[in-house]
Amino acid sequence: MNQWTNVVRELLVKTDSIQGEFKADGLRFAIVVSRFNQFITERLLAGALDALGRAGATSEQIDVVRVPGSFEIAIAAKKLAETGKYNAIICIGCVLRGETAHYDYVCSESARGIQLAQMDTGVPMIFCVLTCDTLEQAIERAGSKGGNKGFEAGLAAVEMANLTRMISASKPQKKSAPAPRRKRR
Ligand code: INI
Repeated sequence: MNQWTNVVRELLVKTDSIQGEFKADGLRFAIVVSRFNQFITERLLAGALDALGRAGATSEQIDVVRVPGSFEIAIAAKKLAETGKYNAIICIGCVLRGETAHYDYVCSESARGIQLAQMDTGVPMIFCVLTCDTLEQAIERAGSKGGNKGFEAGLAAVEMANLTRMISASKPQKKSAPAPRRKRR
């Protein structure tokens, strides 16, 4: 073991990092699900619900909202965040590459819209929009070889909901007195 590894180890022990727990007590979640490529998005939804349930969330703590396609996820997520009811919002969609540039617009605008929505509202939005070249790739990520990205999104939602709640509840630091000015000579 080299010296650097020791330094990292010591820091890891010493540093009290702030992290969100995987407990859903007292939290509320919304899940926005795109109907486009429903075969995939319903599996992602099942994964997200499984993760929330394992973190202790009940059906009363979760609202599921459906939209036509991934392009419409951001507006619905933003409106939901503005109600002030939710601690985190999971955004589920699946965009599959086609023959035209439509795919690129839907991918980039849904990602941009969701990011803008979370930055504007301060409510964490979990990006669970698959962007795949083929249906096979999407199937792999919706509950087969590549796991279920919806499940990962559910865990991320619980963690981020707790983390943002902790940060918001922490007291602001007192401003330190300004440094004394030096006399000019
Ligand atoms: N929406 C998707 O969620 N996935 C796609 O693969 C997709 N493709 O390929 O067209 C898609 N298009 C619809 C889009 O999201 C909007 O619903 C539509 O353009 C109406 O605004």
